[in-house]
This record gives sequence, structure tokens and C-alpha cells, in this order.
Amino acid sequence: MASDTIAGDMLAPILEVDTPGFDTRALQELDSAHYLHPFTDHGALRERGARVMVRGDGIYLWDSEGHKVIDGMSGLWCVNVGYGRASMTAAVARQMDLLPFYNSFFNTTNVPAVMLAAQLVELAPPGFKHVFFTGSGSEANDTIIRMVWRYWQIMGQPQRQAIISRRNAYHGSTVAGASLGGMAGMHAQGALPIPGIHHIDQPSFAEHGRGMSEAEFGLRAAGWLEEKILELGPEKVAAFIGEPVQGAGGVIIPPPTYWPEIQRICDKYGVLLVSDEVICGFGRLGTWFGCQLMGARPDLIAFAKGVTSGYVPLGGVLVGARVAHALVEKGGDFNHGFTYSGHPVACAAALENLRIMIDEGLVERVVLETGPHLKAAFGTLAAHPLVGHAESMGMTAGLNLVRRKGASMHDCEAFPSGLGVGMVCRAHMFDNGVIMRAVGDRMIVAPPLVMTTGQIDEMVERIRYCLDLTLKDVQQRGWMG
Ligand code: PXG
Repeated sequence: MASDTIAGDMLAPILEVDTPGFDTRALQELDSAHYLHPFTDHGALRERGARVMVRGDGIYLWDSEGHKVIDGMSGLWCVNVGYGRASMTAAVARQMDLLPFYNSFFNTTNVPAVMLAAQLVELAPPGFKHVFFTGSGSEANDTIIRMVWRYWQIMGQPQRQAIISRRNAYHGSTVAGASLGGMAGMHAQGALPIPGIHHIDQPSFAEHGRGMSEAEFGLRAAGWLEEKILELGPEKVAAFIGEPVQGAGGVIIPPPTYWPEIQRICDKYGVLLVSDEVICGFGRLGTWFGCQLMGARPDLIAFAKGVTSGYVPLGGVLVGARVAHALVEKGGDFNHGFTYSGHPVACAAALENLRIMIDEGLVERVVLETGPHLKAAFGTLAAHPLVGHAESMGMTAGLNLVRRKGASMHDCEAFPSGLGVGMVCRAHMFDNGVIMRAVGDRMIVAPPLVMTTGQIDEMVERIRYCLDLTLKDVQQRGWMG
């Protein structure tokens, strides 16, 4: 049912406009003249002008014109503790006063990096006793490729170089990250993936599961890994990498049978298992790391984003016993590292962020309160005439915009590709006080973990209202067929 019962005045408060005193036009002109944005068509951006974000508090953001919006995407899957945390500011300022920077090369270390490494090991699954710090998730995955290759070299099997990933995975934007990722649009822009990276299809039940139960499909999709290992020759395969739930690919939640079967296959062929937890780590799914929920025991874990709630850039790799033993006990020098590995200010921010998460029980709240509430509330959107199916896990959720609903998710009629219904929907969302991310015609959220159940309801009602606007809009455009 379309929700034409929603009263306009119920939505009014969020569109409050104050006068923060920014010259939006001037900022947009400077932006368009000088600032190259990530993943952006700059011609199109120049036409519209960028939205200038100026302030955040809790789950809300304000732009330079005073519009207040619910940040349904936690910045970019990272602001888990919400905006405006004074204790984060204090922790960072304290560390800046004391020691803003020192490197960790040449037999030196610093206090926040040591303390954070110890804290992360405590939160990590059993068997993880070591951490390597980077500045981002992409650098974490670059580091993982180098560690995996070095591991097999130390183990006397240097021919094990193939790394298997998945179509529609996102592992970053550096040459290695984009190669590991399975984004066709990234590969198409030049000489990617680099040699040695191979892709199997994603475990999307909606895309591939017709005629199967979810459980059967999970086993089938994991079987693609075994087929690829056998095709390449098991003695040449170094590692498999996957996100527990694919984030940027559109919140693709694999069936429960998938990850345990992936684990079995990796064990069978001695292949290292890598869990990219840049999005799923730090409570997003209701566990400190997503692999703990999925029933996988990875050898390496990539993290970033939620480790500092995005307040300061930081990423890293948790190194499990198998690889750590080779690197630490046998490997000698590992010729790899960044100026900002173990940056004291970033590590101080992470320590405070983790303190907040622990003290406020944010991960437990996802399991007991916010995750179930989001599932129930977001699930009601499946009844909307424009929504084919909607699913969620922990504090992330996605829905598919479809032209015609069907008896099951496999019987829905999608919009013709290229119409850009998702982008139309995203614009209505932003203009009406909620940020959702469009991945093609799939709309996704990953709100701050501090979002209350009342705020979840507020977000979902706003989404429903914007789905109504989108429906009217696509009808007027004649896109409903
Ligand atoms: N791995 C995963 C699983 C990610 O989601 C990265 C690695 C790379 O992290 P850095 O810090 O290098 O960006 C990511 C990043 C989107 C979007 O549109 C998602 C990410 C980045 C940019 C956009 O959903 N995830």
C-alpha cells in the first residue's frame, strides 16, 4: 500500500532550515572548479552543484542551506557511534598535543598503536594475535595481497599466487583493491584486474537462486569456488577473499549455508581465507566481526571505517595464527609499510571509539534491539507497490525497486536497465530528509548503530513517503510500462 496517509506536517520538522551562514553558491563554484570527487561524473555534478555538508549530530546531518537529513548510510558505512561525540574530539586533541605523529619503522612504536593492537586482538575471533595498521580499507587489502604472496613464499610454495574473489565485490580503489573487487565498471577503465586475480559469481539468491531453496543455493554458490580452484589447479591457489555481506554491491546477504561451505572448501585445498570486514566489522551485523556470525574462521581480516567511526582515517589487517607464525617466526623482514601505519592520532580515535561502543553496548544493541527493529520496520516496505523484496541483517538493509511485483523475488519485473530509477529515488530521499544509497535499482541503508528504535521508525516512514514520491514520479515519466 502506498502511504498517502502520511501527513505533511509529520515530515516537516526534519526539513527545518536554520541559517548557518555559508555561501553555498560560492562553495559549489569553487568545488566544481578545483575538487575532483571520488566516483563522480564531474560534468553532471557541475550542472547540479554539490550538496555542501557542514555539520553532524547523532544520526543527523545538516547541509550549508540548513537542511537536516537522517544519515541512513553512517557517512559511508562508518560513523557507527554517530556524529558530534565530544569524547572523540577530546581523545584526538589530547593525542595531537602529546605526539601528533611518529612512525613505527626502525624499531619504534607509540602508545595508542600498541594499546589499539592489544584491544583489537581482544575483540577479534580466537587465533588472532597480531595487527598491521594502514590508512584505509584499500591499503588493508593491498597489504593482504602482499602478505598472502609472502606467506606462500615463506612456506615454500611460491607458485600459489592466484587469489579468488567475486563479481560485484568491493575491496577498494587502489590497483590491488579494484582488482580484487568485482566491479566491471572499474575494471573497464584500464588494465584491471592485475594478473593472478580471478572472480567467481556472487551468492545472490535473488539473482541466481530461482528454483532452489536458499540453503541449496548457498551450497551451489560456494561450489563455484571449488570449481574455480580445480580449474586453476589447487597448487596454484593462494587465497579466497569475500565480504561477509557485500556492502557496496548492494547489501547482498548470502544464505546461511554459504560461508560454512566456503570454509570447508578452503580447508580442503589449504587455501587461505580472507574476510573483508571493512563494512561488516565493528558491529554492523551484531558481532564485532561479520565472519563470527557467518560461521567462517578466516586467516586474515581487513578492517577500516567503523574502527574509528570514520572520525579519522584508519584501516588494518588482523593476522591469524597461521600467517602470523610464518611472518613473525620464519619470515624475517617483511618489506611493506606506510608512513601512517599505526598513526598515533588515528589509533587514539579508534581506542575512544571502541570504548564508546563497549560502554554503550552498541554491538549487543544491534542483536537485541536495533537489528530486530530495523528488520521488522524495513520489512514492511516490501508491501509497497514499487518494492520487489526487502531484506536486512543487523543494521544494514536493502530493497529492490521493481516495475511489477511477483509472487516471489524471482518473479518480479525489473525496470529496464539504464532508466536510473534508483537515482530518481535517491534524489527524492535526499530532498526529503533521508540519505539512502542507490546501487542500480537497489536502495540500501546502513545507519549509525546509535540509531534508536524511534529513529528507525522515523527513517522508515520517511523512506516509505519517498517511495510514494518515486512511484508518482516514475508513473509520470511513463516508466511503469
Ligand atoms: N573493502 C570493503 C568491503 C569496502 O566496503 C573498502 C574495502 C575500501 O576502503 P577505503 O577505506 O579504501 O575506501 C571498502 C570501501 C559505497 C562505497 O558506495 C563503499 C566503500 C567505499 C566507497 C563507496 O558503498 N567501501
